[in-house]
Amino acid sequence: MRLDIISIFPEYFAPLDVSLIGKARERGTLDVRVHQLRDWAHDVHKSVDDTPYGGGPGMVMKPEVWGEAIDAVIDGGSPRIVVPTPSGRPFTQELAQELAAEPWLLFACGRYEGIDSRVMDEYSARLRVDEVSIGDYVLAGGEVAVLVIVEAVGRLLPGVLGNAQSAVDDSFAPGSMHNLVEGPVYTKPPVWRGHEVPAVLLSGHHGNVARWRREQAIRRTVRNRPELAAELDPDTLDKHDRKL
Ligand code: 6GU
Repeated sequence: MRLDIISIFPEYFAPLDVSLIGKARERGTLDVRVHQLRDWAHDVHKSVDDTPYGGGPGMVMKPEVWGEAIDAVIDGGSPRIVVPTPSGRPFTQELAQELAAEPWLLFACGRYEGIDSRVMDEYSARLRVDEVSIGDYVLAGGEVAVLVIVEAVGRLLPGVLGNAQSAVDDSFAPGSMHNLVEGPVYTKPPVWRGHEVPAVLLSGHHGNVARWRREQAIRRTVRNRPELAAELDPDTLDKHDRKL
């Protein structure tokens, strides 16, 4: 998979050199190219923003600079474009899976109050363009959101995760724990500072382990994600589970 990232802060993407994503790049599974937006600025000050039409606070990123940058990077090709913005569609595991199936993604990182909307209109006419939000809070720019998205997408690529089952078992993975978050996990030693590993996990009884894990997943979902618990079907969440 090829990933292009355009930003005024290319230094933000140094973490893509390490860990799973870094290894995938070394192996050639991932081809990541980070571009400095200011390389396409027109004036000596390399300005990329201007005051908003209609007034209001902050600055808006200029369409001409973005247009030239995107044209140069895509060079007649057809990536899917992702624009991180708090006003975008929610980034979910389902969208991560969709993006992981694409051969080429281009991330356009806005700063300030965002990118002139005509840029998205221009490329939407011939390419898939998604404005995407990673959650209901506001970041100073799209760079950290792109790191989040690239990590979530990258670990789904064939051969990137050491253990292929890890991605299947994820909380929120469609078809896995059915809208439950994952329960607690334990490793050796069996007693640490007086805290014991639940006996069922040491029992060797696979049926009891599976039942216990499911109950723990439901308990955590009810406690931490009541909005998800409310969507569980009555067979999944029986009367006993509701009181957990
Ligand atoms: Cl994708 N960008 C910014 N700037 N803020 C956000 C976000 C994205 N998602 C949530 N907050």
